[in-house]
Amino acid sequence: MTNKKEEQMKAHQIDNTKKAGLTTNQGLKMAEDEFSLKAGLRGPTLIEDFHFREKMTHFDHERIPERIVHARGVGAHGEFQVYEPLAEITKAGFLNDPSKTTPVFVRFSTVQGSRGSGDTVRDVRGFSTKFYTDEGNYDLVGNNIPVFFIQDAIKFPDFVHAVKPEPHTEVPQGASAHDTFWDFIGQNHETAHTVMWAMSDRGIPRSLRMMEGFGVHTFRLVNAQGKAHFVKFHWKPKLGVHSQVWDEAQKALGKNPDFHRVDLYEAIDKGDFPEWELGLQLIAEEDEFKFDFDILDPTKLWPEEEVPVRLVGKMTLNRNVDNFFAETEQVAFHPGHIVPGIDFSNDPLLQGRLFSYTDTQLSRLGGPNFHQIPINQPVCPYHNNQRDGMHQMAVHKGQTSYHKNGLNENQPEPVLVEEGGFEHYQEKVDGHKVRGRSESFLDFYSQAKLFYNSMTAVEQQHIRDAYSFELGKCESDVVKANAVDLLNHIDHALAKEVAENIDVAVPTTDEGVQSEKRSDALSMEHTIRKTDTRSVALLLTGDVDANQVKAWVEKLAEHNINYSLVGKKAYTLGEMKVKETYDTVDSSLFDAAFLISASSKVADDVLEFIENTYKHAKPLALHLHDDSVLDKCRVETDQPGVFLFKEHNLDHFDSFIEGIAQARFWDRK
Ligand code: HDE
Repeated sequence: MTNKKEEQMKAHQIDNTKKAGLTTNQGLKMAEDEFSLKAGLRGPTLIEDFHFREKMTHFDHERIPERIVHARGVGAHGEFQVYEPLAEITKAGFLNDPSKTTPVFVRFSTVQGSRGSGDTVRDVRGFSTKFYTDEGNYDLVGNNIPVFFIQDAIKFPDFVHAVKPEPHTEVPQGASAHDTFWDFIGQNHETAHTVMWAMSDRGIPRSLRMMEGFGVHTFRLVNAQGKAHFVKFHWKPKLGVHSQVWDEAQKALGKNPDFHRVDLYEAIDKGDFPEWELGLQLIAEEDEFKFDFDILDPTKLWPEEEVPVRLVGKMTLNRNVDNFFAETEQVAFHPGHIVPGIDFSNDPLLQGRLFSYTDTQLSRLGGPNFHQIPINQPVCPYHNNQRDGMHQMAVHKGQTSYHKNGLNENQPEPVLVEEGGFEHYQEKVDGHKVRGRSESFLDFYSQAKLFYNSMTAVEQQHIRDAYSFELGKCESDVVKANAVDLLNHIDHALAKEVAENIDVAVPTTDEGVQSEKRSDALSMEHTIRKTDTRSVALLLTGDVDANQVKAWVEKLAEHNINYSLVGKKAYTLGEMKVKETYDTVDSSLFDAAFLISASSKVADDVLEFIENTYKHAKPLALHLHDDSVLDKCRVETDQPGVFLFKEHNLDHFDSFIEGIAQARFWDRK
């Protein structure tokens, strides 16, 4: 069944897969498209060749500016449904009717790299959702990390200049491991908490389908009686929250720079629709000052143990785009696109965003009519007195284009609040004009420490490794020392280990936060674990038994596990196609590996494959003709998550399947 947005988009489709004659943009059928018009077969091209000029001019202008941040992205369509009416907290229509499915478009992104950069970099991920509601478009433009680097929007250009490739070399691409980024961090201690998240496993997600999303800022929900709650928005993935390990992420970057993009496309294409539940954390207005942090500070999260997340609805992504440029590239998000029942807070970062997003679309999409681009159009009618401008697509009828008018009964007329007209929440504000930071925003370290405390030992080790890697890539000793000083304000032992790894003087005094406070919700260790859509490489060597392999893959399919048969060369095995080879794929692209060896000799690239699977703590199954084949690689078969199958016994196979759900075996040597 198609939804309103799909119907609307269809009206704009041009289907070149259907038989059609080639024409110019003026509709002229062309008899020739391979040769330009020349004065003689070996002569110069003629300016008269309108077809050549039109084709070339259009091509010359095909590119638009990429997004200044979040340039690399991938999008998909879907639907959202609320579980039950939320009338007591918001009057937003799409959050009040459980029978209604609201079309959505989601774009995921990395922040630092350009449009052609790789997917599996260490970075924050963007998670933007456009809800095409009956009351207008609502955009929840969030990230996969619940806090942000800075507190005031005026610092954003500086922060972005620091993290982006350095201006004199345009290096590095898709990475924060360089001097200007860490210089900015060392000079701006408000970044401490968010950098800790970025250095954790959250910065290297396994899949876009397996990350949380956060609205980051505090917003307001307002009910029909005008009563407001402060709210933080969450997206909770039904597949759980999972990450890569850093070495694996770096390898995947080389082996398949489109790893996340392809993963999302293929899952949707196959019918494995990714789902997230929408969560709300609510604080009554009268409780605004009851916390040991300022709820307007975007570098702070609301610990879930203190403010529980209420799951209120579900989003399903169920349709890939038809055209990347038309949809994913041209979609224009804006945190200021809201609907009645949702409103802003005075978070100074949010306030600045409310200016920036429309502004950026003007240069990116070439003028003020970007809302008319099909992916951006609301599914409800829209009328106002805005006219003309570049790329105006609408034909506005009538004599008047101003308000108030007497000639056209004052149409289009403002709508009463009771009939759905938007009214800003009437918050009382009173203050002197000042440039400055609220004192309540000055605690930069407590939640960074809370996050670090909440990690398991392995997660903490990954964080220390990530800081050591990133700072190890910096050239300047001053930059490194300042960054270590920042860490020392969070946790002395963390600062000490990083300092030793990067050859910087260990801070002599412990300036860290002396708190053992934890929040279990912050660790990924407690997440949902499933076999669904996990991927296994079946590594075939020698003359393997087709029937045995078939029985195994059927078992994998029963658990909705994806598999690839990998051989030395592509070939046909019984009824199955062995499509991948040790050249075309790599261990970093799979969640698990199963070596099925019918030979006493196993090639080096196969051994490297299983060694990396083992090293990255992933489940590894072995069905070996000869155990000595493992002598040449560092795989110990008595370790957790290594499954040895002597017989072709399908019952044993269940333990491997459980291992695939578990995903990682951190206690492996
Ligand atoms: Fe953005 N951000 N941002 N940002 N942001 C953009 O808008 C900006 C911030 C986020 O998939 C730009 O259309 C400022 C926080 C996402 O198309 C730009 C500030 C969060 C995306 C912009 C922030 C985000 C953007 C670039 C500090 C998480 C990708 C192109 C005040 C809540 C949207 C564009 C997409 C994109 C400005 C901070 C998320 C320049 C000024 C905090 C997911 O307008």
